[in-house]
Amino acid sequence: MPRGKFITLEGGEGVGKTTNLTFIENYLKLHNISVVVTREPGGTLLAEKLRQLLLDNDSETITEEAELLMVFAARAQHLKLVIEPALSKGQWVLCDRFTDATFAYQGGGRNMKISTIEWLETLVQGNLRPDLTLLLDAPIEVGMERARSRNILDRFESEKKSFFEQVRRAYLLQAELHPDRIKVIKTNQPLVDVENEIVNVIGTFIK
Ligand code: Z5A
Repeated sequence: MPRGKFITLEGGEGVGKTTNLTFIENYLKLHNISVVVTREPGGTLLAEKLRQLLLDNDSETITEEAELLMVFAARAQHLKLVIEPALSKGQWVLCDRFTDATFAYQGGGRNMKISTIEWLETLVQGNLRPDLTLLLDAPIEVGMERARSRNILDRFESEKKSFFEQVRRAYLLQAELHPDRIKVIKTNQPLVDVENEIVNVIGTFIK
């Protein structure tokens, strides 16, 4: 049984990750690909608890170091319990956010050292990296307006505009550094056009 493929979906808040995740899942199933859909932080009992703690706005101040370690603690569980077993069985994994989010939020947003993040990435993941990453990108005003029209703001969504500018810049830098793996899709266009671009990228990848 050939190993499955690992696809991740990335982008700032409100760019349309959740919306397009379902579209991609359906597209893969249409091509008879068995796919596990999951998210980060999260995907296991412990990792979902860590997610709650990370997003909770009422908790004590979480230090940048604690935040970074919680993200990677959740990832370690997720990899061992969900992602690795699925890939080994030949299933594909479609994940809403992964380590590019750490480079963007903790590296770009919180200004944490990239070398520290890279060290943790190797510790937790070894050589495992996504096979394909779709980076959904829109001007931050678009994403913020879409996200904020929905609900109460979580700990990340309550950050200042400059934080999201830094996150977006760091994501785009990741795409420049890894052009073969990360494909940027602009989402400040009608959903049908976004879906067409996604079909082009995933269709080529499947072939
Ligand atoms: N985090 C971190 O710091 N470090 C890490 O390593 C990881 C994560 C892995 C939780 O993520 C937080 O964890 C995240 C970073 C941190 N914080 N933030 N911000 P999350 O994935 O749950 O958070 P999110 O980005 O806030 O997700 P979201 O708000 O659900 O956004 P989305 O999934 O990208 O958007 P959506 O729900 O699909 O779409 C938003 C609305 O826009 C919705 O009403 C859609 O119908 C609409 N939409 C979508 N596309 C379009 C188009 N093309 N046109 C018009 N309207 C559209």
